[in-house]
Amino acid sequence: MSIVDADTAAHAASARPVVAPGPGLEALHRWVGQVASLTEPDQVVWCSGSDAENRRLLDEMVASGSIVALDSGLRPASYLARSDPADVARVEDRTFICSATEQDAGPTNNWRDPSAMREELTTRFEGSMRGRTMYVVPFSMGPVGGAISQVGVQVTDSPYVVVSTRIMTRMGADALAQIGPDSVWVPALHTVGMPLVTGADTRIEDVPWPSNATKVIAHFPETREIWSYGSGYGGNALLAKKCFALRIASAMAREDGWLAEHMLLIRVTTPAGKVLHVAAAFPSACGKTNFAMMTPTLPGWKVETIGDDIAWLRPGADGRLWAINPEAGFFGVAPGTGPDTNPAAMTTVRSNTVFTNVAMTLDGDVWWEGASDEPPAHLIDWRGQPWTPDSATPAAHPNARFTVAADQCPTISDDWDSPDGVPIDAIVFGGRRATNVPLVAEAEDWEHGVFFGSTISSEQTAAAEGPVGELRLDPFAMQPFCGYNMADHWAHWLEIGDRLGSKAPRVFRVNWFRKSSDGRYLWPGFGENVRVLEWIAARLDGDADVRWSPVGGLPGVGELDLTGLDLDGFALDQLFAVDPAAWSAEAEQLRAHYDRFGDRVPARLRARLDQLVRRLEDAA
Ligand code: GTP
Ligand code: SPV
Ligand code: MN
Repeated sequence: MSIVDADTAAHAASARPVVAPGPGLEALHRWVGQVASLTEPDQVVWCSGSDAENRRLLDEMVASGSIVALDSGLRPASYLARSDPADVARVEDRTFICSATEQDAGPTNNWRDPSAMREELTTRFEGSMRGRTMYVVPFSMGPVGGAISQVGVQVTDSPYVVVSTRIMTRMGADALAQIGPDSVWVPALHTVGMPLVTGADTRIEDVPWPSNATKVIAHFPETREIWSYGSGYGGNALLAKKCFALRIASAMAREDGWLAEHMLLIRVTTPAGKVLHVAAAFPSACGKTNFAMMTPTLPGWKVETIGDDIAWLRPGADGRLWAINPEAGFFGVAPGTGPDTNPAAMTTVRSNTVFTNVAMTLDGDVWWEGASDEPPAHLIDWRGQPWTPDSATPAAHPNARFTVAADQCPTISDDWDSPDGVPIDAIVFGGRRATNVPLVAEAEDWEHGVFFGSTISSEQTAAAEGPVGELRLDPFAMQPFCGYNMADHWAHWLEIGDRLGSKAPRVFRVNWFRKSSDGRYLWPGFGENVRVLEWIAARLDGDADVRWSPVGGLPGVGELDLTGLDLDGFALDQLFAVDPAAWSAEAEQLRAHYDRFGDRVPARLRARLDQLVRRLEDAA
């Protein structure tokens, strides 16, 4: 790590410094100087990504009380961070797409005029790092030097963000070395927004989790810049993840003919030794990590993990769709993760893990709801308060997460980080739906699959601030993450499909979350989801029948292997029931959903909606 006194980097402080990045290494150094002049940190540290640097940052955070070192026997080299209770999830109402026109952001994004937002942010960032260290964090999304990898540089005043980014990306000197004289790199500015020196030069005491009541997470898709103010948590602060690899990358991808999607990636090997690759888009906290690390219950099946949250996909030289996981780690939901539901994740987080907002045991280990059947008798909850099973509040925050390197996962595929990625055979869309949506349905073709994707809805989870459980549309599981007009995203998908032609992956829709009238999940889920994969694999091989319903192709009678499951005929009927009346009401909501986007909705998708309505009328 190299340390520069901020004063030597600072320009004359008379006028407010303009922050203006540009391509190349020289522009990077100029930009870092400009940011330092604006934010006025005590010092500027360029991060190398070395072990020694990482240890030093962790030791400093332990010493200052901002993280807790867990017991070195029970949870080696692992730490617990407790966030401010007002900074626990993404803040969608404070997330902005600052494109030149409001239409380019579309009705599902908050839009701000780019120059007005730049002005506002420059004011907010002024002096925002006083009394703190400013870290310069170069990172690569995708393997360093890979043909479809991208480099970014995050400036941050949060050491927690530095150690997290080191896990989640290829961070440090190697990534920096990718920036040549003309290289394009994405600037990502981040401050927790809590300077330690106030206007009158008085120093205030730091807190364990600094943040600001006001938060602004802003993206400039045309100039490919990110500015994030006021939060230290997750997708608000680890800017490489949602801000870069989804919002900015989706805008890049649209221009350059590829896709940046909220998808897990797996390799499936059948008992016959056939290999297929599946990409699946489920909304936040709807089962991507679980599906990506699945332990199949059917004998002879193998599922290997390639990615759990983000995929970059592009047509390859062979005309097929190829995908990489641009990340290097997992930022996974802890609650609901246990030895029965996700044993691979439990193994992954045994060591070298940063936990955030989970509970701590009295002997210095971690716990969360679902980690074991019986909660420990005494815990320290995520707020740092004593907790017992009688407590009225959960021990871990529902959006508590673990941050851990991908290569610690026992199910990680050997070549998960291959720069070329893997060829995709099937795309799966899903959501959390208590009603209406069957366990699995197949699309007729790519266009029908894009219709599936554009109409995904899900009950909201704790991954974002907002009313948990409320049904909302989340097309492509990208509603919070698309850096441009969502309807243009659908058109872009149709164009990609036209290019892929007969080599396009087959498309499916799944729902693990359908409930019985008494509120219980109808489907056992988790490792049993391999039964759905088995049917998908059989469909790709032409070995399974389908019965066409108004909402897609359902497994033919007896085509889904249910042996050994405690599932009666009534539950099975409920899992696949398509009620024309309920679906007609749903189709009306879909029309209103499309109408929000006006004439930007591709005519081919409108025709698919009309077709759905006709089919429902015929079935009624
Ligand atoms: P993000 O990281 O927020 O994008 O989410 P994710 O899609 O990776 O979510 P994750 O896999 O961590 O899912 C979290 C929640 O879904 C947990 O509460 C799990 O218990 C639950 N879950 C996952 N798979 C299943 C399933 O097959 N059935 C049921 N009923 N719940 C599931
Ligand atoms: C999500 O919300 O989809 C996440 C977590 O993967 S965060 O990185 O905080 O956005
Ligand atoms: Mn996600």
